[in-house]
Amino acid sequence: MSTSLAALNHWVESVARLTQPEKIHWCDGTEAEYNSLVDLMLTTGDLIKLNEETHPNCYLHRSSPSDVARVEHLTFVCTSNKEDAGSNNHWMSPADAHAKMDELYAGCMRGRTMYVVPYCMGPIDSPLARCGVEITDSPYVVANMRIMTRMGEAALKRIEREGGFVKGLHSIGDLNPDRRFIMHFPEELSIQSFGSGYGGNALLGKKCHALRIASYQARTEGWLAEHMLIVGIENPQGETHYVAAAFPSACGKTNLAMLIPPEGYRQDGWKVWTIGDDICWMRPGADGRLYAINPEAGFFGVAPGTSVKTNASAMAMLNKDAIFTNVGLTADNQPWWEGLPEGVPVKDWQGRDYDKASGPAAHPNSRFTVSAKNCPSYSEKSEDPQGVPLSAIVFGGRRESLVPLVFEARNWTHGVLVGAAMASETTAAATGAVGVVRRDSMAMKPFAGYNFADYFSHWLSFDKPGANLPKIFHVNWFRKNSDGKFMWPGFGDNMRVLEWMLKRVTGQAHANETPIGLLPNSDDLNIDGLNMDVATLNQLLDVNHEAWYEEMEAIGEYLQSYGDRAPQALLAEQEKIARQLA
Ligand code: SAT
Ligand code: MN
Repeated sequence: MSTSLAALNHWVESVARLTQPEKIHWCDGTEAEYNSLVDLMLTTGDLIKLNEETHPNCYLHRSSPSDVARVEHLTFVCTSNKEDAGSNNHWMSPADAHAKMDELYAGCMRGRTMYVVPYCMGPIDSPLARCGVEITDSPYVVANMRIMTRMGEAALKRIEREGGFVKGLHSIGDLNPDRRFIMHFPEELSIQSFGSGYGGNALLGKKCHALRIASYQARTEGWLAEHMLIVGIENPQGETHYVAAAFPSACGKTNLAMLIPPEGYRQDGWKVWTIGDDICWMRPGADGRLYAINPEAGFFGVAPGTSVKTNASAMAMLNKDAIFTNVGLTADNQPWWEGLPEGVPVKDWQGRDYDKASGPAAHPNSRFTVSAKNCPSYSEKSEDPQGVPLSAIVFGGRRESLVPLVFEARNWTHGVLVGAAMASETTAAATGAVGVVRRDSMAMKPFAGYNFADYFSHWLSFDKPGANLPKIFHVNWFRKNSDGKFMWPGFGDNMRVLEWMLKRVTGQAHANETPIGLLPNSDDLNIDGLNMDVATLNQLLDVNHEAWYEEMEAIGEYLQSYGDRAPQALLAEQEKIARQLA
């Protein structure tokens, strides 16, 4: 017995009876424990040690080749009433799901160690934080959970004090994609995952708890659990404004969270502070503002494309104490991925001799796991139990055409419509076709733990007397010209767009009314030092009424697809804009 909490002991015992592990290990979260897990994985081949001189305390893990991304078609929300999961989720009845999972779990940990991982999502003393316990038979998962969450002793103390926790049961099973399921039981605050060792399928604190279960919990408790980065922008006067931004997986959230301002901005004294790169929990404070915490303690970022040019902070934090998953290797055992200007891969992500003809060296969804504290732009505010007040919320997607570089929503309801209408071309972060435009409301399509119609209503409900809500914006860094080239440089230069937004927040910048929202003129954006002509900038800010009318009609149909539960206020907003565009 390793805890004074009877409910936890009973659950651990019942899982052990079902899965039949050889040993049970209660994780304390110490460095010594981490090191011994690493040693174990070095002997089993689960980890490969990287070059100690260039990358001290760094390791490479290679997934099973059919287990390299989230599996949305195998991910279910199991509410007693199907309507509560919504058409945005795959649904299975709790009874059917439990029966299926019990069968898979029976005896699945024979000969293995069962790890009990108490964790806290959010600063350990924060009223906004929530705890969970993940049971897993994967030491790789334990090691990653230690980097990604506040894991171990302190979390267990809080769980014992509070009595409640989210239950997550995970087994890698035999990694057979035909025996793989990621089940969520929001009404029981529990998660059951089988057959995958990959990130979002297996590190249950992340998407499963901090988004799917938490979004459900947040609705009942009056807060929001969102797929957003959190970044602090300090202006030359020394004031820091916090911005939360939602983009679908693999659309540059990590880069935006660690943005390095262009030279001229740095000289003027602008600074960027990183709070989080993937998940944001927020709730109204006594002053009516929304306060946000990052429930995570580390980054699980996409490796390919990360370089000194695109994200120097990420490169600096990856020199030590990191776990790499599915990247390539150089002859001297350094991690390598596409987009690095130097180094030559000799092994690909599957450990085969690298041959360009058989694909990239690093899997397009290869990842790094590293503590947030390793980041040069780490903000001490990440540990503030009260969270940070938000000045702006940004929605964005990957859109080749139609959607301008930036626009501002007229008010909260319009902003919620802008978020609900988000669409993006799909990426390698999930299995399935890449590059297809799909609606991804608030970048939460794969992550909302309940009916999107109810979720939209919940968002709308924050606009009430006494509220002092952040302004809402939409951005698109990915618009292309007729030659198929990106028109906006992106990365650090996104600072120019952020500056306009924050000046809108403080009432210092101009905007033009259009039916889709408020846009800057080309001369409202600072393009000093950018090699960009005004014609291109105008194209980036163009709103094509005819094409937008069609988009608005499509948005209307999308909202209608949620049936009776779709909030009238959102439909009314959509109709109003469509009329203006007609
Ligand atoms: O789902 S993961 O956490 O593995 C990564 C992502 O898709 O954002
Ligand atoms: Mn994500």
